[in-house]
Amino acid sequence: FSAVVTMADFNDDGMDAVQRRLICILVDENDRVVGHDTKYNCHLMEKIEAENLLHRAFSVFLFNSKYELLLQQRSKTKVTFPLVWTNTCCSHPLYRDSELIEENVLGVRNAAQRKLLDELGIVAEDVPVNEFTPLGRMLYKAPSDGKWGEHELDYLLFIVRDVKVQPNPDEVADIKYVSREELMELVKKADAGDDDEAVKLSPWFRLVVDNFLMKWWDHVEKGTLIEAADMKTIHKL
Ligand code: DMA
Ligand code: MN
Repeated sequence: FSAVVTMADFNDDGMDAVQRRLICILVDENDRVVGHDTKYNCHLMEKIEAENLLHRAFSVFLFNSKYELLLQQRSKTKVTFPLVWTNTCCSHPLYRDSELIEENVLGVRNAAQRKLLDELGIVAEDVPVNEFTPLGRMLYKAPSDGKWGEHELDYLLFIVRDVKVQPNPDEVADIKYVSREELMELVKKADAGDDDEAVKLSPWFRLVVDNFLMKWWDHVEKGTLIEAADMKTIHKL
């Protein structure tokens, strides 16, 4: 019979069977669910372009009680954007009941809690789903290398908590907390860098830094995050 699985399927650089088992949520530009596809397909630039595949994602920004932001450097084995510095944690809500709940952004909150444990060893009790404040949604496209990339509708979730962190080396190469000033230094370094040793920032983190972060950081410090939330607009960046 003709179901052919070639060695090429197994030998994709850095890709493992897990990427094909995970099922992402496909949405239209208004964030309405239109279907599902594998994580593998959703990140193939060729598919994204040919089928205009857009999937739902989230980005967590976790601050400690000194209002420093926790950053992570992605591990060198990540399929997309290895070794770049980025916000606390990113991933995708999966096509499963608990992560499809749209009321109160609960599905995305559940996914965020799941991945904070998976990537950073932060236990659920340290990040209760009700403590996440969804501040907005942005739509962006970003190629990683020739083959892989992102085209996402990304929920931006903020949380202020002191937590115990135990990074998972498969996911995370390094972590650090930064003040605003330290983040600005990092951005300057990334802008100046041109060799392979240079600091690199993820494209989605850079979009948040350039468009929203400093204004929202004021709200983190004042404890008024809820006032900054706008879950009606989808920012096309
Ligand atoms: C994908 O993150 C989500 C965004 C917002 C870029 P990721 O590549 O870290 O996903 P995962 O950890 O599931 O591989
Ligand atoms: Mn993605």
